[in-house]
Amino acid sequence: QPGQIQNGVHSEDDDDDVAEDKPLVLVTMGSDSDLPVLKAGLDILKEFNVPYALDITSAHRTPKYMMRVADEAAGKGIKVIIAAAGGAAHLPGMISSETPLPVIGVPVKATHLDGLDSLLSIVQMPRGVPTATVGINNSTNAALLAIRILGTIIPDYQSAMKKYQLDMEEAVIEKGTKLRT
Ligand code: RP5
Repeated sequence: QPGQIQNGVHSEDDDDDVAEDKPLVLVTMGSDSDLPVLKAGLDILKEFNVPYALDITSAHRTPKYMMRVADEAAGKGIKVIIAAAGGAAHLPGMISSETPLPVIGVPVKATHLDGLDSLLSIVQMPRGVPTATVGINNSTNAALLAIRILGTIIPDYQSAMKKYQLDMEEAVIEKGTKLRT
């Protein structure tokens, strides 16, 4: 179902590409301890009715599973991957190395280095393996960017994004108006 949490992307019916209810976004993380940081982004995906799949794919604890998920995602109809990890955050980059899909990395603040370690681990990818990177713990922007990417092929998501932007603009203008009066 759109916006419903699912376990993994490994389903039986891999045929039709953008079939309704089929996950378009894979949200994966290095550990279930990253899940609270992803909540805001998952709420955005639900708000926009984006069907997504959730998984845990640790670059260090489950490297073979991580690579399999990355390898199979495109064939399962996934269009964008959001990958969150903290500390030595190799997950987004490794996923990116194994899929032709756009990958958005979310650096998670998980250690005494306050997320700077995660950010630098994700953002400094070598030429040839692009991996988008949002701010530390900013799963909201990861979800919004994923929806913008979907919007390039699915007009409804682009219209919804335009409305989101207009609503945001209106809300800020209204706050300013209240301050001025
Ligand atoms: C990373 O290590 C995970 O993405 C998480 O942010 C961090 C800590 O993992 P746990 O020890 O809490 O499972 O791989």
